[in-house]
Amino acid sequence: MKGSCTFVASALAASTVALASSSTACHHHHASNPSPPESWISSSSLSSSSSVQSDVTGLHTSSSNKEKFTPRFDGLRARKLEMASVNASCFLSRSPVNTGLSFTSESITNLAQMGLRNQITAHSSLKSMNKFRSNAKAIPIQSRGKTGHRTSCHRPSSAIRCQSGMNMVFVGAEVGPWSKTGGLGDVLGGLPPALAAYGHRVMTVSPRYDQYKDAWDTKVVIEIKVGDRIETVRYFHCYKRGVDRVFVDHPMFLERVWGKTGSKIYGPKTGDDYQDNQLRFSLFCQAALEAPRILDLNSNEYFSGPYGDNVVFIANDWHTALLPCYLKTMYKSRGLYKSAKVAFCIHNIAYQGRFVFSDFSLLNLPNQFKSSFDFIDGSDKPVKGKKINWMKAGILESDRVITVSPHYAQELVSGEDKGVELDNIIRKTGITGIVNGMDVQEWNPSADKYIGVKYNATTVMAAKRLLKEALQAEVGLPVDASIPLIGFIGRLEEQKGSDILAEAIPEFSKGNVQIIVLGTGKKYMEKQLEMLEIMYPDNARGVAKFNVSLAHMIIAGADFMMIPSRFEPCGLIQLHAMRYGTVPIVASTGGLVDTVKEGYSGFQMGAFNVDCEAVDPADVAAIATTVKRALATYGTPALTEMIQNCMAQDFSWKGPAKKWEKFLLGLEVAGSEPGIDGEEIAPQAKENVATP
Ligand SMILES: *[C@@H]1O[C@H](CO)[C@@H](O)[C@H](O)[C@H]1NC(C)=O
Ligand SMILES: *[C@@H]1O[C@H](CO)[C@@H](O)[C@H](O)[C@H]1NC(C)=O
Ligand SMILES: CC(=O)N[C@H]1CO[C@H](CO)[C@@H](O)[C@@H]1O
Repeated sequence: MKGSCTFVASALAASTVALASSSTACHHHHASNPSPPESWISSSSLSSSSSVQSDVTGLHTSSSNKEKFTPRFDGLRARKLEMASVNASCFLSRSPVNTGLSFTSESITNLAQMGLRNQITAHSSLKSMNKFRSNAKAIPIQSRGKTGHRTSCHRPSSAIRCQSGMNMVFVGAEVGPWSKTGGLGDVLGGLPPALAAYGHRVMTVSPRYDQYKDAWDTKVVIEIKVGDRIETVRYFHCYKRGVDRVFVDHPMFLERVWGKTGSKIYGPKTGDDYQDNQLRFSLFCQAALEAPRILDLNSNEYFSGPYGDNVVFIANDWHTALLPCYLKTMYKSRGLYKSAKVAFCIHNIAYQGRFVFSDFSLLNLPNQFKSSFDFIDGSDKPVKGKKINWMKAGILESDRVITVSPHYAQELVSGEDKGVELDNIIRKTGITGIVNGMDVQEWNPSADKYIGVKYNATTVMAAKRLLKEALQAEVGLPVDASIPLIGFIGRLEEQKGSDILAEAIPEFSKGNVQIIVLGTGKKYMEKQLEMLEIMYPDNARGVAKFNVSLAHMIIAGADFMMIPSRFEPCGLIQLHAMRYGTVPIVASTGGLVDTVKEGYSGFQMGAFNVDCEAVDPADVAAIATTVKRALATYGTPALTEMIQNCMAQDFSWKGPAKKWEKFLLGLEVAGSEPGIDGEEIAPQAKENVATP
């Protein structure tokens, strides 16, 4: 029988996963908590920032004035809004007012009267205002008219640019580097700062899984109905690289996970999901919807007050599928968020959130939503027959659907296999694909702290020989720069094709080539990996460890990077590799098709069989023949040219952010404007570096 993958996950875990009908593919292996993370090699190598500490101290000091100001909160808010609305005219006309001050003199006066002036200069200005909002209820906040104003605007050389744009709110279960298991965390980490650089006001909302050092307690507390309970939720916040990072605090997140990038975000261990994930994410979606209205955020000197009603939400993956639903039932029906829109982003269609149909009652949604959740497949997990499918509802109830590469978008509508039984739904709604960017700061060959020789496109040929020798010595392979070296970095599992690679290695490892495989994952594959070294002592090494520094050394020291994925929504390793002049050899799927050009910046192996029950001999042969093809270029000008082509590309978030902006503008939320030609300024400045 084709494609009915073995379920390594427990039945419970499988319940949130796209489960197999008899015709679907290996997507179904995955529980909703892939581990170890796909992009764990992106370390969050972050130095702790003392300025953050002193910031916090300052705020605590100011809180001693709390009593004094509490009764005046409303007056303060009113004044502030007045100030903002006066100056909105400047924003709308796009004519910068050059006061020479960060704040207009009037606003300075007002705030100075409040004793908050020091906070203004400390760049944390009105954060403390949130302290006055304790015990606000989720619902009674009335529309305050036009909120979320942009204040008058000029451009000091060290700040994010301003006075244009949209209010964007990204909502996701992961946000790098605070929490990350894969591409989802990378996107919420990297894309928002790039959009802020174009002048947009950008917030991310994600759960608070740990006591993040840099996120400050806003003291804003709301109550949310989850299932049949009332839960209290608190918001934490920090402001980094122009982005409001909001963290939703509740024991269902913090007390379960206690970690930054841990594998426990979705369940106690790999393959196991928390039984109450539906309640966890119901709570999360509601908290996220309230954040733009309730949080009085003033960390950016160009924007004041809550984001207000005119926002575009970007919901990410199945965990946020309830957001568009609650937006309709709790807000739009009451005349709130009238113009707000939701874009739903699919990072991996393999995780859909399928549950027992009767669980619909947990979601507190009216019956007319049932049809959006209604789902029938051939699987008997978690039960036979009718189910609810969160992702299906997210797709149908949102205003627009997007995914992480154009080719993946095509695959999603190509049929049941690659669309994992939602292809028909996505064909109805349509879908846009935009390739992800990468973190060009962490992955920069001319400044990489993990490699002994820094290099750029001019010096790459000489540097790579040295780095290869260092790598060979490190893993115990014969040291010889003239031997071509192939790397593989990734989770050891079917999606990544590590099983196919393991079968292909004997086909070419007798020759003049070395291969180093780095990754952790399924136990039998780790064993397989460790056997390599015994079978091919002069040619192969397998390292079944989580090791950031070795990952950097491989990316830099290898000549080729092998990426034999069965499917790959976007993929990141190929981007890292190309930036380091390491030529990728890729399966032709998802973002690998969009980012690697055959014969120009890499080698395409053709699409692999997505059935992960077995290794298709044709795919093993494809790896072997493509490797031979790649090795034939080794030492020739053709390869040198490809290396140059690879390194000449710009993989930063700047380009993708421009496309995202265009996409989001298409939603036509009131007040939306294109950004400006922004440049993200000083992303490595101490106050900008995330220090979770
Ligand atoms: C590479 O670095 C060298 C010196 O480190 C510099 O002279 C050269 O201009 C750089 N090349 C590129 C393409 O940036
Ligand atoms: C990671 O790899 C580097 C280079 O091989 C090595 O020096 C280091 O000890 C490794 N760290 C761990 C935790 O294995
Ligand atoms: C407080 C303040 O500076 N208000 C200014 C806002 O912008 C308008 C129009 O540009 C000015 O006239 C106000 O003085």
